[in-house]
Amino acid sequence: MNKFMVTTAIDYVNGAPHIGHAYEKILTDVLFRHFKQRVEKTFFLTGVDEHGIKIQKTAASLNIAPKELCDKNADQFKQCWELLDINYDKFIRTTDEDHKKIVQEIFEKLLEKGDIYKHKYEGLYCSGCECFLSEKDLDENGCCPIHGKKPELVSEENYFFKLTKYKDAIIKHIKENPDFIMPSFRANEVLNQLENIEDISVSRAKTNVNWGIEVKSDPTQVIYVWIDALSNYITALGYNPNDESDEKFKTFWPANFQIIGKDILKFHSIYWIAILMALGVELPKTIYAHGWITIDKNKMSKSTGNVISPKTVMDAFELKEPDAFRYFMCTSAQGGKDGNYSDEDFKERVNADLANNMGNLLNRTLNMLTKYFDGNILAQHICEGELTKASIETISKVKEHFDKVELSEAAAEIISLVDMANKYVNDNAPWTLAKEGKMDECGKVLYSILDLMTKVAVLIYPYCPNIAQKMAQQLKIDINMNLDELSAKMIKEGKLIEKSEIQPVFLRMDSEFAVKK
Ligand code: ME8
Repeated sequence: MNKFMVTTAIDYVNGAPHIGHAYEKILTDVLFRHFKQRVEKTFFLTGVDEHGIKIQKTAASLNIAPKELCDKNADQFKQCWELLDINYDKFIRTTDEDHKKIVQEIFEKLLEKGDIYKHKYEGLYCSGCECFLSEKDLDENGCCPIHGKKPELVSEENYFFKLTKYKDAIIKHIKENPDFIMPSFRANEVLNQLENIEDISVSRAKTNVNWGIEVKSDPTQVIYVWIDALSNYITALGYNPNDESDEKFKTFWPANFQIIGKDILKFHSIYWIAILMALGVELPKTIYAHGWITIDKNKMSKSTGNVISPKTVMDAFELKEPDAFRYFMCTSAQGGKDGNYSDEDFKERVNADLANNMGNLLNRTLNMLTKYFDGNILAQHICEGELTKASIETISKVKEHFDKVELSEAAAEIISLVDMANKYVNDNAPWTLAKEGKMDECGKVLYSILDLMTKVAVLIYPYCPNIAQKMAQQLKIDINMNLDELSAKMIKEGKLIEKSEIQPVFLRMDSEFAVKK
C-alpha cells in the first residue's frame, strides 16, 4: 500500500455534536493514525452536511437563516474535533462554493448520460432520514423506525436516478469483493436491500425545499441532499467530471476505508456506489459500518434529554487530554456491533487499563531503574527474551486487526501484552534480585520491561497520542516512527532517565458523573 485515504460520514449541522458523532470520528482518527505509522502518503477527510429540509426546518424554528445555523454549528463540530485531537487533513462543508459547483456538474453529467430523468412522483418522505420510505419500511404505527415520526406525503415532479440500471453490477461487486462491506455480516443486509430497489428521486421542488444546491439546467429544483452529501468524498479532493481532476484526487482516490454508521449503509453501499459507477469513477476499497452508541443502554435522543457531548464527559472528569475518552470509545464495541457509554464503565476501564496496568508498570520500572542503576542502561542488561518475542508478535496482530478495523480487538492485544509484562515483573521480582545482589539479573528484567514498553507506546499512540508521547519521552524514543522501524532492543546503552524526569503518564480518574441520573 503506498497511499491511504479514510473518510467519515459528514454530520448534519442541525444540532451540536454528541458522543455518537464523536465515536465515529475517533474510530476514524485512530485508524488513520495507525495507518500513518505504515504508509507515507495519507489523507483523512471529514466535514459537515449542511443542506436539506432538516436544516431548513431547524433554522426556521430558531428564526434564523439556514447559513447562520450552519456557520454556528459547523464551528461547534470543528471545536469538538479539536478537543478530541481529531487529526483530519480536510474539513469539508457542503456549502463550500467549490463543492457546490462540482455537485452541479456531476448532476448535469448524469443527466447528459441519461442516468437522470424527470418523473412525477408521490411518496412518503422522512425528513429525519432525508429520504422517501415505502410502506414496508414503516413500523406498526406508520412511523419511520429510526426517527419514530410519521413521514410526510409529498407529491412532486422530480428528477430520478436510474439506480436499477446498476443493481446487478453492485450485487456482483459485493459478491466478488468480500472486503468491500465490513464487517462482513452487513453485506447480506445490503444484498437483501438490493433485491427491492427502485430508481430514486434526486431532486426536490424548490417550492418545498429551498435550502440546497440548485440544478444548474433547471433552477426550479434543488439537488437531493444525499447526492450533494455523498459527492463530498470526491469533490473534497478536486474531482472534476468534465476536466482533469486535481492531483489530490489522482493520488488519494479511491478511499481505502469509508467509515459510516450502520443507519446510513444503504446510502453508501448502494446509492453512492451506483453514482460512482455512473460517473465511471473507481469504487472505494471498503465501506465500514460501525454500530451505534447508547447511553446507559438507552438510545440518545433530544426528547429524552440524554444527548451528551464529549465536552460534558471531559469536563465532568476534569480531563485535560482526550486520550482516556478516545480509548474508551474505541474499546466500547467489538466487530462493528453497538456499544454503550456509562460513566461507571468509562472510569473502571480507563483506570484499569491505562492507569493501573500500563501507567503504573512504566512508573514502577523507571523508578527501579533510577533506584538500582541511577537511571542507566548497562550493556550487559540489553537482552532479548520471552517479552521480546511477545512484543514483536503483538505488532503483527495489531496490524492484522487494524486491517479489519477491529480497533477494540487491537487494543485488547496491546493491553494483554502489558498484562504479560506485569506478570513477568511480579514473577521475577527485580526488587528481590536487587536485595540478593543479583544486579545483572535485575537489570535484565528491567530492560526487558522497558523495551516492551517502547512497543506499547508506539502501538497505543493512535488511541492515546498524549499518553504515548509522555511514555516515549521517558523511554527516549521518537513516537512518530514507522511501525517497520519498531523492533527489538529499541532502548540503547547509557543514561535513560533522571529520577526528576519520571512522571505518571495517566492519573486515575475519580470524581464526577457526566450523565445526569
Ligand atoms: O447521517 N452512535 O448525518 P448524522 C454512533 N449527514 N454513531 C452515530 C450515532 C450514535 N448514537 N448517532 C449518529 C448523516 N451517528 C448524514 C451523513 S454522509 C455523506 C452524510 C453517526 O449527523 C451516523 O451513523 O445523522 C453517521 O455515520 C454520522 O454519525 C452522522 O450522522
